[in-house]
Amino acid sequence: MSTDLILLHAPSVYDFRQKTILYGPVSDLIPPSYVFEMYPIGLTSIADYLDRHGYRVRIVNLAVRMLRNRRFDAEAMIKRLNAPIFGIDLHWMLHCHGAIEIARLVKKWHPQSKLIFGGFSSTYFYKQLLERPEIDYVLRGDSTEEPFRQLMDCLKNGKEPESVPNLAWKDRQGRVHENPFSNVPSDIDNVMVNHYGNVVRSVIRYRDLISYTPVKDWLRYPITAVLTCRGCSENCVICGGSAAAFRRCYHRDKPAYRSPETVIRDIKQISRFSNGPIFVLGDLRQPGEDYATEVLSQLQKLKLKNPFILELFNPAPKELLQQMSRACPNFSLEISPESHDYEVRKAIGRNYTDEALEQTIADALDVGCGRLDIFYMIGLTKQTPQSALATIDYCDYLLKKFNSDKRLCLFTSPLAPFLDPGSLGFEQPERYGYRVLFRSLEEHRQALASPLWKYSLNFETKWMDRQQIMDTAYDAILRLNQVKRKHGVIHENLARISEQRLKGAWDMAHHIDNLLAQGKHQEIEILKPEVDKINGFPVAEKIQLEVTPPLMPIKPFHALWSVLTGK
Ligand code: B12
Ligand code: SF4
Repeated sequence: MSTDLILLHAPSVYDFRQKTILYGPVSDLIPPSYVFEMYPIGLTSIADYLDRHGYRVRIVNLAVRMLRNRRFDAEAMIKRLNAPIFGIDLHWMLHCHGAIEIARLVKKWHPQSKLIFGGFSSTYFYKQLLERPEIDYVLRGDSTEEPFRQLMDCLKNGKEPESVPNLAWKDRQGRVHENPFSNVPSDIDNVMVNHYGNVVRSVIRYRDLISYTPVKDWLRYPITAVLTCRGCSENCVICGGSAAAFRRCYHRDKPAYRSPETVIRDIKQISRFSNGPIFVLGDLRQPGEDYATEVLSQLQKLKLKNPFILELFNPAPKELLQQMSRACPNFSLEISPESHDYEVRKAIGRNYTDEALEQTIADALDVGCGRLDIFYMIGLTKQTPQSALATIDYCDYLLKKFNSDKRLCLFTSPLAPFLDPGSLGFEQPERYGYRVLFRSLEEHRQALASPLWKYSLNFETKWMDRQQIMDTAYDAILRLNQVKRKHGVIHENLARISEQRLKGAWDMAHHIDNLLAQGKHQEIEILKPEVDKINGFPVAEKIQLEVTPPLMPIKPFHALWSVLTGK
């Protein structure tokens, strides 16, 4: 069967199975592992859109395949794949090592095929990407479905893509062209129409379930995301997806929202093939209170059994929390104050008081919220090591105040590995107290392969250098683990293995640092089995973040039936 386009997702570092790298707690609070095997959901949107316009598109998550099977030969698979056009996402900056290596392999085995890069980081670094011989096109922007269709049409008809919006490209003579960045749709209801259905169909078409799984353990814990918008109304200083970053990098002046009907349609689609948790991303109040009310009241009518996770950018009134509880009883809620210290919180763009946060916690628990996740971060403007540790004292206070309620789940992690390119902190470092240590794509690529995560951090702050960020992170996570153990909100065994893992990782970090200082690189290589054991240790935070997994997470027969009948 011929395929028109193959979309590949790379691991963060291509040869992570050979290199000795101590990753640190960089992915403890998200479903993917330190390989960051999750592919951008936009790949499914592109595949769905192009499919509706007559193109056969296949997604291959190389990262997940490499992670699941140590002997899986990525190069051999790339060699076997066959398509006139390949696409690689360089969306998250931390894939710049893997994505570039995969690009090299694609061109090595398929010199006649065209190679396209896309995603946020590709958009930011498009000029540097096009300097590489293997990359032919970079499709810029947060919405590339329609430009991609136009590019596919050009390539099919042997035409130069002079009129394809957002495209930066090389012609046959290798000259670089930049087409106008004019495709920034405000109406996004004509995309992501049936992207989940398309995935299910493609799994059957290519008889390849593994390449479509977003994370290694997805079949055991099938958490699925529903997006509400493109862009963001907030301006968090550390974020490459803030309103300011969207204006500067993706030419989007204001967020585009999906209609409540399309959000609900996604939820219905997911519930047909999965009993797993559905994570509705983005605060439902962004477009206004009415929007939130509409989505929640439509959701209430569906009476779905899936566990729901909802997000708040700011504290919320009790009425909204009640609506959430009616729409999805036992819902989980996520909020990220980042620091307990009001001055720090305000400086990074979250201007609300502890009182307001505590009121929301009290109200959420009162209306029957099944779990409330609160996230804190290390490496922020105005944040000293003492302040980051005082956040843990505040967590102790919160658990005391709420009678050690097990539903209150508190987390802290370092801002790592990168301060997002395009974020206010990255673009105006002096103003926000950051010191950006490397700026080019190549510097980031090399940094990712450092044996110790401290050296992959692309920033320091006026208040903490990289050493302090690393040490404070281990210290704070250890202390938070002790606080949770004291309040009995995590199981004793889990607290114990978590402590063991963190202490082992912290010691290993210092050991590797000493060896690096002495230039003993071979001794670092020998540490690989020990370092891999630490990287692969069960992460208490990940376990705590999982809502109770359903007995039968996936509904394969329902999925097949809906593909066959289109219902
Ligand atoms: C939802 C989200 C997530 C979800 C991911 C869902 C998913 N599978 O995509 C979760 C919560 C898991 C997540 C995790 C992370 N995220 Co995030 N995330 C977001 C968020 C809030 C929205 C993104 C979104 O909805 N996009 C809409 C979808 C439909 O589009 P899309 O996937 O971007 O794809 C479109 C384009 O980007 C482009 N495109 C994408 N890939 C390709 C490939 C090709 C070939 C082409 C042509 C085009 C193309 O076309 C697509 C269709 O139009 C943004 C912030 C924001 N306001 O945008 C941050 C953001 C993207 N995330 C970010 C980061 C840093 C991370 C993490 C690294 C955080 C961490 N350290 O843990 C991890 C990485 C996880 C991994 N890969 O394993 C940064 C990225 C900055 C950067 N330049 O690197 C952002 C900008 C802000 C932030 N700090 O949160 N994230
Ligand atoms: S971190 Fe802040 S700016 Fe970035 S996507 Fe989340 S709310 Fe928006």
